[in-house]
Amino acid sequence: MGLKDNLLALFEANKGIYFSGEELASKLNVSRAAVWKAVNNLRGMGYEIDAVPNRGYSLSVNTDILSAQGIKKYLSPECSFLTLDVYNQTESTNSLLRAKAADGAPDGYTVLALSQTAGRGRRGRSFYSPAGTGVYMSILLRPENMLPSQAVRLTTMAAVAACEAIEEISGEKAWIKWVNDIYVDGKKVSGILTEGSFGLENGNMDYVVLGIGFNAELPENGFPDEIASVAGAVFHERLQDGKNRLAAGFLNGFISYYNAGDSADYINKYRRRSLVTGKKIKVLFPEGSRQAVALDVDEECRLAVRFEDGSIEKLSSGEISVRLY
Ligand code: BT5
Repeated sequence: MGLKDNLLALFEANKGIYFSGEELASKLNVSRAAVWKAVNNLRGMGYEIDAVPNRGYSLSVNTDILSAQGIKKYLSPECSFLTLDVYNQTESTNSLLRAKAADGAPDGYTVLALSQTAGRGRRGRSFYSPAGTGVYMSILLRPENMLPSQAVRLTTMAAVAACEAIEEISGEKAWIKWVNDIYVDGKKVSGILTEGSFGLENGNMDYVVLGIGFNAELPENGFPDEIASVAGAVFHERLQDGKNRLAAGFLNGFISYYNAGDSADYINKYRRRSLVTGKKIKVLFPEGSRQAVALDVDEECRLAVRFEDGSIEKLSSGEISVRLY
């Protein structure tokens, strides 16, 4: 880590507290001029750093920019194996991480971005990812002995972890629209995209990239017209450290479910938050749509539905989407 990173770690761990230039120089073992340069670098990145004569420098409590240092303050020890890499901008954190996975990046390597220019949803759909208001993150996992059909469990765990993090930090109730969308107050605030690659020899997952995007706050200019009626934000007002806490809260929950594996009770938690259960839905198959009533989500995260002709089917997430009426 360079001086700027070390200074940010110190500031993030002591937000609102003043340090004199001399103190910072001695703590970081550099000259005062170097401290001053690093302070200016951070300012250039958008960090609000107050400078007061005789008191020194302090990172304003109003600053909430995603960073490894900002997230780590809130991470549980269980997450210590994660390596966090925060980019200012990427096309897609999932795409970037898949390329890194193919190059041998390790289990737990996590990429975040302040914005994405080509954020992706499922089946070629896009995920709007403007700067400054969202959390866009992908985690690389190399599970032992996971079949491709079991990878949907990771989406399920992630959905529950996302809801729990949202509820803990914002106090708002969060719901899951099968299979990968998170809703607050009737609006989609988060989506999950799980991708991966499996080995041809044993058919097990070689790696999985678990991607999640949150609209933490409303974008400055609102959402684009195409999604304005669907999309919403997790927070109604800016919370102190809101984005860093959301990222950490999600990681804490997700990694704890992931480590607990089969014994975790995330399926029941998923069911309790299911937005579609008991509702009339439209099931979108590649060949067309059918009306149905959603009945329940089973242990394998399939959605049981009853079609209008009375037939009951269990749907796997693969090629199907559902719409609420
Ligand atoms: C998703 O797909 O919702 C999965 C989104 C995953 C995004 C994360 S961000 C980090 C990582 N890197 C990536 O490139 N992706 C992942 P799906 O269920 O297919 O929903 C896509 C649909 O949601 C779009 O067609 C829009 O209707 C709507 N949508 C797009 N952007 C949105 C946003 N910011 N908020 C709410 N809805 C949005």
